[in-house]
Amino acid sequence: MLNTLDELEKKAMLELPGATSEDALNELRTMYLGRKGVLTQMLRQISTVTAEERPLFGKRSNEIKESLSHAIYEALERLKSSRKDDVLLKETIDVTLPGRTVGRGHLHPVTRVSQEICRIFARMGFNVVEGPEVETDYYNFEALNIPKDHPARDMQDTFYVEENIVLRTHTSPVQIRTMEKMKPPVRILSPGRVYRPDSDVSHTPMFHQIEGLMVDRGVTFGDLKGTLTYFLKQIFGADIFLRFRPSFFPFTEPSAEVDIQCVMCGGKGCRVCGQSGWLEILGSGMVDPAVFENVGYDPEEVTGFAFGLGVERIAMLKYGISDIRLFFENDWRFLEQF
Ligand code: 2NM
Repeated sequence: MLNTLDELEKKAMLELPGATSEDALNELRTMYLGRKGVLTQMLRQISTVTAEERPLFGKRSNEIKESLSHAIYEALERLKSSRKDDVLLKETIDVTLPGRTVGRGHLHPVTRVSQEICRIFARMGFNVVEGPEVETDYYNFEALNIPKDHPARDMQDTFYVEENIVLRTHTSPVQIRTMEKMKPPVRILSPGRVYRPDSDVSHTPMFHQIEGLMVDRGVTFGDLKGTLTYFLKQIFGADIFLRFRPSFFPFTEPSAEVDIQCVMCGGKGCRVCGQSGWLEILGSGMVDPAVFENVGYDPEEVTGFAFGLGVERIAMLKYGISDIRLFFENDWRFLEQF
């Protein structure tokens, strides 16, 4: 009987290295140590062992049970740790590989030009003010001396929300609101979205405008010319040629439009400037006394100049863009060029 035990141990120890998977090891354990296993079966036969052999038989049985279960446990542990090594090896990261770069992004060209314009006027002491995009008829037209029958009030040229409520067609209402609130001297700049029902290569139903206003005792047309000349030379370069051309706006008298010599052809005449050699850049003028009266300023005491420009138009001329709609398509291939 004791010999049988020794053989059993030898056999089990020989089979152990062949069990290379967790399943095989568990099977081995069941086969030898399980409730119906070989070793258990043998122990059941202890009654057939002679009385003097019995203690030794019991002792050996326990020893074999112990050493076999220990060996199987060790083999299982080795298996687990080598599997962990495999996983670690497979998931190795080569930290020397170049990373995937994340695109950096930037402000929209219209935002950039708008900020550039605001910075130039900020250096001359102008403060930025903002206001509502949905306006009353009074602030958008009436206070600006735009009469009831003026074509700008037409349904075709203005988005009407209700009978007396419009989407602002310019940012001048902001200046009216500011003048109502503060006394001269006033030096303000009002950038923002404005709305007009137009759509072609040079018009979008929403675009960005910047208007400026300076009011004080003794402000002259010379101040207007000096301020706008400085501004345009900052934006388009000191060597640019410009001209002040008489014009008309209901809210200014006298009024002037400012042209720069065509940036495309240098004044020779081309498609961009319609063969004239000049490009319309902004509208301006001395604030009409009627406007001052509407906001409670005394036109005998103060004078002022105002101007307005389209940001997209400036950006188009600065960058040589021929279709304004490109600004609003959000096509990365266009935007990434700025
Ligand atoms: C322009 C041209 C000329 C203008 C006038 C005013 C206000 F409120 F003071 F009367 N704000 N902006 C003005 C003057 C705007 O845009 C082409």
